[in-house]
Amino acid sequence: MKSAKIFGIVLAGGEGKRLMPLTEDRAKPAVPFGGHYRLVDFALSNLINSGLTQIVVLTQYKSHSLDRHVSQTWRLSGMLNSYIASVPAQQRLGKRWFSGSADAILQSLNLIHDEKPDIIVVVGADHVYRMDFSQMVQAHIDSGAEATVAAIRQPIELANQFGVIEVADDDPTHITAFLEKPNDPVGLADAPHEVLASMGNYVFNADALIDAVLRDGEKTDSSHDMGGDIVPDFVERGTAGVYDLRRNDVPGSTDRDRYYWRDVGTMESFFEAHQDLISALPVFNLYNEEWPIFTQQLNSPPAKFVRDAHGALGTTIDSIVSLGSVISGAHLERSVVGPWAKIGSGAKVVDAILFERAVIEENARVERAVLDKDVIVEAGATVGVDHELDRARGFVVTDTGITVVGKGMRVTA
Ligand code: ADQ
Repeated sequence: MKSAKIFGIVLAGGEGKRLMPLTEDRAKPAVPFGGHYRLVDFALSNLINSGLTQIVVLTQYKSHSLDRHVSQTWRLSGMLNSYIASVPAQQRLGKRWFSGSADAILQSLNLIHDEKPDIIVVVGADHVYRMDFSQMVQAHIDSGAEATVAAIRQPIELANQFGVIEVADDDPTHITAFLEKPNDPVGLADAPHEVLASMGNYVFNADALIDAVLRDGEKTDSSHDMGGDIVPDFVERGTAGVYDLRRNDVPGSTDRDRYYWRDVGTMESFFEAHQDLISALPVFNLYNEEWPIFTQQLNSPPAKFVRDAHGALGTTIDSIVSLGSVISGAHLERSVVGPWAKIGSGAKVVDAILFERAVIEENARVERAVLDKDVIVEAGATVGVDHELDRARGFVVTDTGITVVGKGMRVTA
């Protein structure tokens, strides 16, 4: 039997308002994560490691930096018509942008028609996780469903952030109801404080997906959203299945990170997901060589840790530091440092996430903060120490006290 031809679609047009100011200038999937990665690298690595070789990344909002990252980093050889193509909204159906994720697919049907796949894998671009989609595709084919939704159990209080799935009593793989971001969710029979949440990843029979987005495109009362409109349409037709992440066995996973999945949609979850990377026994293991997370390999020198000019020692612990960075005589703890950072003598950086080219000068202090690219903290200045001062200087301070400094800002003492 000929094996199924699979096409991958990465939905990467989301605005990511809750990650402002990090999304002021870039699409959410292009937000740096874990030092030298971008969020989209996790979805793309999963697809590539799962054996997909024809993938399009649908972009829209402030797509320049995302587009540059995808086209510079994610180059397949071109052999056997393999590619990862970043495709901006092209206004093929009139002079309008995508009005939702389903509309993004409707406006990109030409890409599907070009390849004539049997199966289409549709994934979001802003989650940190590992997943073998080849196992999900096989389960989809075996089940006979037209649409299969990947799902993971989540605490019931988070239900209003997710599509919540209800399954048949006698068949836990058959979806009987799908409620997008419900306010009054019902807990699971075997775990009343949990719901089964959609991960925003789907497998479709190609012809069924094409029909569904065409039908949806004709509706005037639709929000043209994959979770809000397309999945419920399949559920109504009785042809939607669910694939629990617990059925997925990614090579090289540890007991701690086998079912790890983080929606990093808010500053808090973005911050916590970084903390998950850096403990001695990390909750999410970046060092799994059997399922690598790929990204752009910078042509940069190694990170360097040295005494300061007067011979004073520094300390770095529970942190990851990217290429090109120089840490001299500073104290760095529970932090994630992007490429080409400079942290100077006597500086103290604790619980911080520093993007590319951060400069922390002598005796400056940065605590519980996220610093976007090219931020300079001048000698003796602080970030995250006095929240009133942070707010007065125009920085975002979240409810849980994370200070976020926008791109290119100079923090004075
Ligand atoms: P949300 O993440 O809230 O919920 P959405 O904002 O549509 O849904 O984002 C889903 C993906 O589509 C993201 O990767 C985003 O970048 C992308 N996207 C959004 N609008 C787009 C557009 N116009 N063009 C192209 N891409 C676009 C979804 C599901 C829920 C599920 C959660 C899991 O709707 O059911 O539980 O994801 O996080």
